[in-house]
This record gives sequence, structure tokens and C-alpha cells, in this order.
Amino acid sequence: MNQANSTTTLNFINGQYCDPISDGWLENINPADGTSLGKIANSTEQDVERAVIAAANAQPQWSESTLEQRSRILSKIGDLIEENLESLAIAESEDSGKPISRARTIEIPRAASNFHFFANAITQFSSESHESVGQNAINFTLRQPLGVVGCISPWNLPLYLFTWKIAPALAAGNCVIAKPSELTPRTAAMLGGLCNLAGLPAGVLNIIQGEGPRAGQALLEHEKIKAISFTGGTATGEHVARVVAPKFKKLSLELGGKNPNIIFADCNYERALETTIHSSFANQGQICLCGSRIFVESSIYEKFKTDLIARTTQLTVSHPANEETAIGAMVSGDHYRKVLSYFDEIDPTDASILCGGKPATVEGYEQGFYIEPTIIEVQNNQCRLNQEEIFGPVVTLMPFDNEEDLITMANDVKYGLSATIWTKDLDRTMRLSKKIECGVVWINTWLMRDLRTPFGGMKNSGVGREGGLEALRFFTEPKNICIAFED
Ligand code: TXE
Repeated sequence: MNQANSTTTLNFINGQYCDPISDGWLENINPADGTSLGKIANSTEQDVERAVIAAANAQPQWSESTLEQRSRILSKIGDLIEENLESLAIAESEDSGKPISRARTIEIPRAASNFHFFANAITQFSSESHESVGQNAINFTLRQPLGVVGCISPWNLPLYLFTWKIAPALAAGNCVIAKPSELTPRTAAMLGGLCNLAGLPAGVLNIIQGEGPRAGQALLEHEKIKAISFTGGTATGEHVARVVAPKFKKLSLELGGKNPNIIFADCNYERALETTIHSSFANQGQICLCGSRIFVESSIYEKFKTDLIARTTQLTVSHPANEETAIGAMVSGDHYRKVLSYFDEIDPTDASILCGGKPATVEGYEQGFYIEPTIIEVQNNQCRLNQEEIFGPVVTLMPFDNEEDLITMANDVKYGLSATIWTKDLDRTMRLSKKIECGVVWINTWLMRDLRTPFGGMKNSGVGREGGLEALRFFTEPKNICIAFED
């Protein structure tokens, strides 16, 4: 079955595409025009059970494969993603509404590099040893695969985040049951066929499609799944933690953000302005790292505001398949309505819309879910617009007078994922970086990623870190072995 050309998105279990046992299906809606892209398997615990059996059978052989064997297969999967870039980019853009140019140039290449990176990283992964000096003993740590692990990923960066979890899990010798979002299922399904072509043994990666509370929940509850790596909304993350904790599974949570984008008067103004357009509106603002709260030093506030509005209103909101589209469609009707609801509920004493703030009409695609890029000037950091993750093409703007006030506002939010700081003052970058409560700080840049670095958030943005050796540590169990020797 070639999932690239199919309108039916199936599960991928034990190296084969298969229907859901219950014969339950969902409809896959193209958010750019409201039409149906076909149907999606809506799996139940029966399908998860089938996948767990396949994974458990494949586990002994996979965990005993040499690092070179794993590395070669993972690298080949990365190559095949590159070779199939165009069909993957089209499916990704159709499922999610993201501009095709973004899928083609950023996200699908990044999915390939996730495999290439972990194909290399596993060959460099080593563990510690500790000589107990004077006690005639040496300790060393084995890093053993966990067994069968579960990976649950969201719809905003579908294949990119799906592979960000799967690649390290496989590299570390685990077998995987992975569930993409039911809103963006097709690139994940296509990955199954590519894994077969790359020679990944049957059962090592199993892909379960369907709704979170049904297929995802079955993953959380299955006794044989030893770890859950989850990326999604904070409310769902809270639920995941509650279900998984009493089962003592290892858990990694990468959740929402409400990140400050801080602009000082001494910054490289043009770069700060240009990058702020991206950090505000890339992927229609549906990235957990978007700088959705913009704080600008008072002395340049009015100028920055005028220039930001001018650039924002030039952005092309259009069908995602158009090459010139900067802002495509929101992922779904539900999410579109959720984002729009924030505009209806604005309290004029708190905030005023500077541009956007309404649906965008794209001629010929009136049933699509488009929103104008929106800037809202807010009076205080306590308002709902500055406290809740809107996850749309919406940013707020506020002046600040001094570092102390700024740090208070930056931290006065329940999230703690990332921060961006624009300044040429090195001392200030260090002072602020140490004080802002978040997992990632970008200075004079945004979303520049090096896959070796730890990635994740504090507070309600998550628990644990992904990326580089952190991911390989998460997907392995450290076991200390103490050997005594005689003189
Ligand atoms: O995501 P969910 P939703 C934020 C963003 C957005 C909000 C809600 O603010 O508006 O979350 O988005 C699976 N057991 N982010 O509701 O539900 C689900 O099927 C197991 C930030 O669409 O978190 C999907 O595969 N799994 C975020 C995955 O969880 C369950 C990216 C994420 O979906 C489940 C996306 C359950 N009971 C949204 N319920 C980020 N951090 O980047 C759902 N799922």
C-alpha cells in the first residue's frame, strides 16, 4: 500500500499497513478549503495491543543489533525522507494548512536530519565509569534500552516532531508505538513504508492512527509500554501525567509556551524587526516557541510598533500551496474558532487591536480557516491575552522601562519554555538569561537549533529535556554494575 497516493490512512503494524480492528474511521479535512482528504483509521486499544505484540516480538533482536546496523538503517530512513521530500511536503501542507514552502524547505528536511543526527549520535553515546578508589572496586553504567516505548506527537510540526521522538528511541534500541495527531496523520503513515524500504525490521516501529482520548489513551494505559514521550498542549500533558504516574512509566512532556520576545533599544534593529515577524507568525503562530509576548524598551517602542504593523500587514495570507504564501490556514475549524474567540472577548481597558483581529478571506477558498496576522497592544501582563497560549498568528506588544520590571513580567506567567532577547550588551544578556525562567534562551536570534542541545521547558511547559544525548538518556535505563577486585 502506497500511503502517499492513498486517501485512506491506515495503521502501520509489524511492517504492514492495516485497517483498524474496530473498523472505526475519522475524516481528514483539508483546512485550506474545508474539503475531505480521505479517511483515517481511528484505532482502539485492540490495535495498540496488536502493535505492542509486534513490538515486543521485535525487541530482543533490535536491542541486540549492533550500533552500526542501527545507524545504517536510521541514516537510510533519513535519505529516503529526502528522496521523497516533495510528496511528504505536499501531504504535510494539505493536512495542516501550513505553507508548502515551509514544509519543503524547513520541516521535511528537518525530519530527515533528525534521523541522520541520531544515526550518528548513537555511535558516540557512552556511559560513565567510577573507580571507587581505595575500596578496590570499579562501577560502570550500562545504558540499556527500555523495551517498548510510546511516542505521541502534535499537529503543528507533524513529521518533524514525530521523528524527533522516534529517531532517538529507535537509535537507543527500543521498539516504538507512535501516534501522530489525528489532524495530521499522512506523513507519519508514509514514514512506515520508508522504514520498510530502509530495512527496518518489522515490528520495530509501529504507527497507530486515531483520536487522542481513544488511540492515545490506550498507549498511556498499556502495561507493557515502558515510557511515554509526549508533545502537545499543557492540559493534555497534565492528563497524560496523571494517567502515567501510577504506572511508573518514564515520562517526558514537551508542552505549551507563552514566550517573551524582548527588544532593547541597543539591538540590531533591522534584524530584530525581521526576525520578530518570523517568531510571531511562522506556521500561523502555531509553534510552541513563538515569541507571543513582545516587550519593547520604551525609547524605541513607538517606532518599533509602527514598523512591525507595516511589515505585518504586508504578509500574504493565502492558500498554502501558493509559493508566496506567508500565512496559510489554521490547522482545523475548532482551532480557528478557538483563536478567533480571543478577539471577541477583548476587554478594551486591557488591550487594543493594532492590526488583524479577524478572519482573512482567501478568494476561492471561503471554506478554509484563515486568520489575519494580528498585533494587540496590551496594558498589563496580567491580561488573558498575555497569560494564555493562543497558538495562532497573534502577538501582544507592551513597552518596558527597566530590566527589573521586564524580568518580573517575563516570569509572571505559568509557562517557561523559551525567551528571545535582542541587545548588544553582553552583560545584560547574561543577567537576563540567568533570571528568566525557561528552558531555552535565544540571544539575537530565534529558533536557531543545534540538535545536540537540550530542549524543553520549565513550569507548565513540561518535564524533562529532549535532544542530543538527553534524548538517548531518556530512552535508556541506566544500570550501575559494581565489580570488586582483589589486590
Ligand atoms: O493538542 P493535544 P490539541 C497547544 C495549543 C493548542 C492546545 C490544544 O495551545 O491550542 O495545545 O491542542 C494526543 N491520551 N499545543 O488539543 O490534545 C493527540 O491525539 C493520549 C501546543 O490539538 O495536546 C495528539 O496526538 N494522547 C503543542 C497529541 O496528544 C492524547 C502542540 C497532542 O494533542 C490524549 C499542539 C489522551 N487522552 C498543541 N488526548 C506544542 N507543545 O507544540 C490527546 N492526545
